[in-house]
Amino acid sequence: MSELLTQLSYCVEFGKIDKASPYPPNLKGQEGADEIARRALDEGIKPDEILDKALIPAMAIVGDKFTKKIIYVPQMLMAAKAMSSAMKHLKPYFQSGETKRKGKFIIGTVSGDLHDIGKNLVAMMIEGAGWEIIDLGVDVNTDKFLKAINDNPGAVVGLSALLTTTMEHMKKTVEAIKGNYSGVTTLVGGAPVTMDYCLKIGADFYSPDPQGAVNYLNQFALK
Ligand code: B1M
Repeated sequence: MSELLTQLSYCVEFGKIDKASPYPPNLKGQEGADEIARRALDEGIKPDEILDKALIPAMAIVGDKFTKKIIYVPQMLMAAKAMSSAMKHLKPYFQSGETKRKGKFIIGTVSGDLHDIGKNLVAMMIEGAGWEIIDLGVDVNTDKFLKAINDNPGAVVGLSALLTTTMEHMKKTVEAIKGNYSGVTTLVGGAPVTMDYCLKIGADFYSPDPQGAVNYLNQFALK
């Protein structure tokens, strides 16, 4: 693998966003994911190679470390920010269709629920795994989920809930999705959600963390 991709992968894994970023201390003053991704493109490395060989593997390591409690939310957020700073250079290629994504993933925090830190982490990790994200935000009602599914055929849908009181809305939304679009795959998560609850409401999968969501989604990746 090219030296640039190795450096980029390291920056993402350890959350080095750009040259100005003081974090992590051992890389202070050095280029970060932002500058290195730009340089890789300028040197003719293809966007999908940057994604597949540097960004996705780095985020997979980050997800795995988070699951194993080797790192925590702050380190994961820094890694996701570094990944985003590289992704901004790649996005024009994806948007033009020159480079393909693995598929679309619609995500939102369910109606009545304003918690978005976990939902955003899941979205960033899934984006880092090569998916296009349609983030509906927080307090997303059933109609908004249904409209997004209608507008994005073939997308997988993720629902997040952090309150025991809003889990009921997760149930209503999953039932409406299954009633209107029986082929759509639904993935649920959030602190009070469990696999038992997932099965009870008829959702397809529950993941307690972002990496589990990535692993599950990857089986639906477009070739
Ligand atoms: Co809220 N809050 N909060 N709160 N808040 C909790 C959730 C709570 C457990 C605190 C407590 O009482 N101990 C409690 C819920 C109790 C319950 O229902 N059983 C609670 C409450 C009661 C409330 C209010 C009702 C408080 C009030 O106003 N009286 C209120 C409700 C507002 C509303 O939503 N309508 C409220 C408000 C808020 C803030 C706005 C102040 C703020 C949210 C800020 C924001 O998100 N932008 C907030 C916060 C920060 C929390 C705590 C402290 C932290 C939540 C968090 O971000 N965790 C939380 C207590 C706690 O957890 N210690 C609490 C970090 C995040 C990375 O984890 O979101 O679990 P988490 O996401 C994880 C996994 O769950 C998973 O991956 C993530 C990474 O591992 N995951 C998915 C999440 N979504 C997924 C989706 C997937 C797959 C995995 O697939 C689609």
